[in-house]
Amino acid sequence: MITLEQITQALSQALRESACNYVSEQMALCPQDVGQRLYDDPIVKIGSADDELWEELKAPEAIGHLFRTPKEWMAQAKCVVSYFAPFSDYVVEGNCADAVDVGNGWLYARVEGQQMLTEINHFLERWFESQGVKALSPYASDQFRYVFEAGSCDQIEDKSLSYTSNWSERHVAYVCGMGTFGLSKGLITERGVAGRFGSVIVDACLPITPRSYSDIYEYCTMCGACMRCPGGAITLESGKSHIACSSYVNKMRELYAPRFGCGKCQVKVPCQRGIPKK
Ligand code: B12
Ligand code: SF4
Ligand code: SF4
Repeated sequence: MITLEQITQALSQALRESACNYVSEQMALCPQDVGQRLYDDPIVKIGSADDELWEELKAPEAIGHLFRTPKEWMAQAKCVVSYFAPFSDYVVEGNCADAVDVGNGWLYARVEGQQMLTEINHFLERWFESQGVKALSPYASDQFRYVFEAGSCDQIEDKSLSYTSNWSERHVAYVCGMGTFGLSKGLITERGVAGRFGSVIVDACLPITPRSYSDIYEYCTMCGACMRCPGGAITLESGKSHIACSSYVNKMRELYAPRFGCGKCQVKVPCQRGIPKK
């Protein structure tokens, strides 16, 4: 059986050796940024395709009917491999410097860094295939669908759906034992909230990670530090508003085009780099 360590090692090596994980001269906004690393080594967790939680994610209050379970993506699915790639200190510290201005590193990580994760998902598909295992990354496939405000996606028939997708990486990570949600709605892992997720579905039996929590907000202390949100999107009473966040991030597009980003709820907070102490 392929082990968790083998997957983690292959993924870490791919991230370390990928030229896209370092700021190139072409993308740099200033010379000092050239060569800076975007992601640290990842953590990997594994869930079962038979887990009952997958169906529960279709409930309207969870993700809704757009969500497709692992077996709906791949009939012979046995497991789901989820990974979290934490942002480097360069990315995180750069976004701590100002309450509003977005750090250069965060902008690269949001745009080029997300494109890179699509490549890393394809790398994982190929790596599993070289081990005789069929693998599919829903996010990197042409079947991935997401919608921001209601009606904004032509490919989604139900025009009432908003801020959802057919493969939500945080919910997938939650089922795979990676961590729990926070007040900011970011997923808090043992390496914190500042980073991004990816995943593949495989047709092989792998060692399942036990979930060490039962509540969706278990790791969050509700300290309220993420209410520093410059878009006023987070309150203790109502949680996080996707509409307010989205409209603020859109304003950032005007300032930082062709890039955008914000992420102030993920830095200078107790859950930035680990599970906060209660
Ligand atoms: C749409 C989207 C957005 C939208 C909406 C955000 C959202 N949370 O859905 C907008 C534009 C606002 C956005 C903003 C950002 N995003 Co975004 N976004 C996505 C995207 C494409 C889909 C998200 C999705 O499907 N949401 C589904 C809805 C249903 O999620 P939800 O409302 O938060 O879920 C709640 C309910 O499900 C509820 N719940 C109720 N009952 C139940 C029952 C069960 C069993 C469970 C599990 C949950 C549950 O709990 C959840 C938390 O409250 C994902 C990529 C992907 N494929 O996953 C990235 C993603 C969520 N974004 C990410 C990031 C980093 C950001 C930004 C920081 C980017 C930036 N601007 O710099 C901001 C900050 C967002 C934040 N504070 O959460 C990361 C998250 C990293 C993390 N640590 O959590 C993702 C996963 C991308 C990635 N590849 O890593 N994003
Ligand atoms: S800053 Fe505090 S309230 Fe916000 S998500 Fe992190 S632990 Fe939860
Ligand atoms: S990304 Fe920015 S606007 Fe959105 S919730 Fe976080 S701090 Fe607020």
